[in-house]
Amino acid sequence: MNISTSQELFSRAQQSIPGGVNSPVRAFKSVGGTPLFIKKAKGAFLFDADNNKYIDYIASWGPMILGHAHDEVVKAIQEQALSSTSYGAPTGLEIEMAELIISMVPNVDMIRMVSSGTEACMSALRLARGYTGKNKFIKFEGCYHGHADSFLVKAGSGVATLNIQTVPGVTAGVANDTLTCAYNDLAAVEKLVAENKNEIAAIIVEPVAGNMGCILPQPGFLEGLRKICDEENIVFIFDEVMTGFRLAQGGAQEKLNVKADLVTYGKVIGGGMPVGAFGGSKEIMQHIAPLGNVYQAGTLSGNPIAMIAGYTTLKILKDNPHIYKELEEKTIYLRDNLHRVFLASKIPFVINQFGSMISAHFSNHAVNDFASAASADNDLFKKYFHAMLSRGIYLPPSAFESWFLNNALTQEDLDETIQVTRESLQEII
Ligand code: KE4
Repeated sequence: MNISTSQELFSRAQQSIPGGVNSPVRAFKSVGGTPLFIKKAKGAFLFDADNNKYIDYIASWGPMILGHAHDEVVKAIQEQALSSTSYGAPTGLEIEMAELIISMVPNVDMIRMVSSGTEACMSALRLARGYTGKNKFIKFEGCYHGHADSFLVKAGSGVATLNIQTVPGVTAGVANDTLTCAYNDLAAVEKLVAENKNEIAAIIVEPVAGNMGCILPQPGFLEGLRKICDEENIVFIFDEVMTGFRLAQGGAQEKLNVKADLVTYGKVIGGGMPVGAFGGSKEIMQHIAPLGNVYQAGTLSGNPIAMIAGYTTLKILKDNPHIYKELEEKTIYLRDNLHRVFLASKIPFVINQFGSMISAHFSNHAVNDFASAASADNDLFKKYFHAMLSRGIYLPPSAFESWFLNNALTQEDLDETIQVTRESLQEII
């Protein structure tokens, strides 16, 4: 494939933007090569600056669940933009959005809009600390909750991809309140709680992890965390920035039948526009300013363009629940056929899948936490990534990321992906 324009743009971008990108995971650092500069996208397809066409399995890292440039979403944005792009004052749109979300997620009584998943998680943690009067919290190695200082301890996604052990600028004072243990290790959580009695404000978890590849909670893990939080007056936070409105209308809470005290959202909730949110019971949410004293704010929170994009996306998902079934069936079809192709190649592999999240790991053991994801043959993943990309299949450029399906993918696209995987494995072995 000719990617000369992307190469030129990348060289130019590096003069004015750190690393040439506005988010590290886009830089292809862990897989090598030149990041493709995308010019446009429609449905399941991305088109790069050299007009090469790709089947998209990133979906903007989750948001584009309906496919790119969905007609209704685009129309709604175009119309709203004619009424200006921001007011800095409340709008009826924000009420519509809040009421729609509350109708889709039963245990969320109140919700606050922000502009990113990072803001949502940062605010939820501050709220948990303000509500309980305690400072420490537990996160899991390999989980990523955005780039707020407290979360950049043993984080997944780009932090793992770049293998950054200690992020400069995160002070010991902040990191000391961040307790970590392995995902799926309930005994380790019980030990941490016992060692920090009455000091832990929150446990935050990706209910289905997507930032070390797709990793599923083992049976009893989330239920065990719920029990610990109930017994120890700890706020249980589900980080559903990835899973929210992707796995089901009610997200992982609905699919896994475990209820959190606070839930954070991002990605799908904005339909590709910058939106995050955090919500929960009125008992907790009433502590958020201006109702309470836990301060949290944002100039563009609830921005009308972002709201109409998110509202239109969520409304389509709510009114067409079959979309979730279709997405899961497509992902299972992809999983089963990739399994067949990988098996035939005789390369050790593991495929993890939940709903429309999936990841492939070149490993001869189960991948159920960060250590097992990190010990897979990620050099082979790099080769697989580029072999697929050169044949028009755009996977996330890191072994520490989930793939995301969008509902514009057709059977033909899935079969193409499976055939290209067969050819790619023949090339890299
Ligand atoms: P943002 O601040 O990037 O909107 O959301 C942070 C975040 C919080 N929680 C979870 C579970 C997340 O997955 C994310 C962001 N995910 C990464 C991809 N793994 C975003 C891509 C990027 O960093 O560019």
